[in-house]
Amino acid sequence: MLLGVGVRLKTSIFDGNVDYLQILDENSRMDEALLPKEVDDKKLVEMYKQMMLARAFDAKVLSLQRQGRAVTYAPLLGEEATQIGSALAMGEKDVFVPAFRQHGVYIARGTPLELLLTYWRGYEEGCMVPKNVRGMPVIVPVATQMPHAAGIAFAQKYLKTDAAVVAYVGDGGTSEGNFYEALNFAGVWKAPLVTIIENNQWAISVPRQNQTASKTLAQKAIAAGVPCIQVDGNDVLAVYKATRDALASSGDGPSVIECVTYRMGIHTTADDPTKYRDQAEVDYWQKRDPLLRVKNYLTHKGVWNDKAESETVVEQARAINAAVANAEKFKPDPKEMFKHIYSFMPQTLQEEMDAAVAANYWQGEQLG
Ligand SMILES: Cc1ncc(C[n+]2csc(CCOP(=O)(O)OP(=O)(O)O)c2C)c(N)n1
Ligand SMILES: [Mg+2]
Repeated sequence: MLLGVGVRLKTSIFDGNVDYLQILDENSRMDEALLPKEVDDKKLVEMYKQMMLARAFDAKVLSLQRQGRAVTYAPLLGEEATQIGSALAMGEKDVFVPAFRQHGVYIARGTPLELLLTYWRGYEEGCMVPKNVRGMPVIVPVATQMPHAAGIAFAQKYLKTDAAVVAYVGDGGTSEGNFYEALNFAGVWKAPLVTIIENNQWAISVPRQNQTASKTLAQKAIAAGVPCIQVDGNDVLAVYKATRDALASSGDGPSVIECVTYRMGIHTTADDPTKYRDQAEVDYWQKRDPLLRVKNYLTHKGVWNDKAESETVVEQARAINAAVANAEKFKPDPKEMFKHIYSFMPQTLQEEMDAAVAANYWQGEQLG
């Protein structure tokens, strides 16, 4: 039907589409044609070992918290492939911006375990991320990391560093204004920002279907003119390939990767999911475990076996236990808490610190 001169009613001017990527399925079937050529058996073993380490570290911190030896902690159990696949796809110069659950990303980027443990024991000294790791500290206010990430990405472009930013946000985080503002900014300025939506199906007790009426979380990028894809987030190879491809094209602008995964455990150590979700759902995802499919694949190919598995378990437990012992030796300087709030110390803070020192407030603590 024509409305006036040349104006058609119901003319489509935009058509959106979201592709889905899976390379290694839950039955350990590999789609060889999709496998990036640099991924050989050796590389896949490395990915598997990193996922094992992330899982073992996670279990250890959870156990320490239950013993009163660590603070409130958000476990990563079930989300190893999303974290390790994306982290291992990053180049040396690339920067990551996490939320609060991305311990596997820190580990795969080479953060000393002792430092991570220092942080999760409650000491801010533990969030001084070493320069070569190229990551930001843990960020708890949901999605507030996204505008920072877009800004850091824009800075890379402005300074012509050739580096890109990989930012992590949860399914819940995609409902926040900060998420859209960051995407919008990155889209307009063509900032080299790769956003990993770690869709673990839950935002504490709010399920994915109550988060948005949108069919995928990836498609939220489309409105900002940003390319997007949804991948099997429990398939380390799909996550790796999607991140690698997104980084390779980050010179042209941002992209969004929705990783469909599942939070197998508790939201944090202050949570009890049995109050709000069915065991049947957990059982469904248990069969899609991100480590199991890689282990079965490697075992079937003859490049992994029970001996390699148990040796790796022992070796990683040794490294984790040594890191715990060192982290527990750490003696904080209580004066540090006054030092990093402002670029200079305001007089009121100086007075409070001096008064506390004079009153011997931290008796028995080491004062530097
Ligand atoms: C701005 C803000 N609102 C609320 C909270 C409390 N809170 C902490 S985690 C969380 C849920 C986050 O869910 P999601 O983004 O899916 O990440 P996940 O915890 O599943 O990794 C909420 C509501 C917060 N930290 N920050
Ligand atoms: Mg979530």
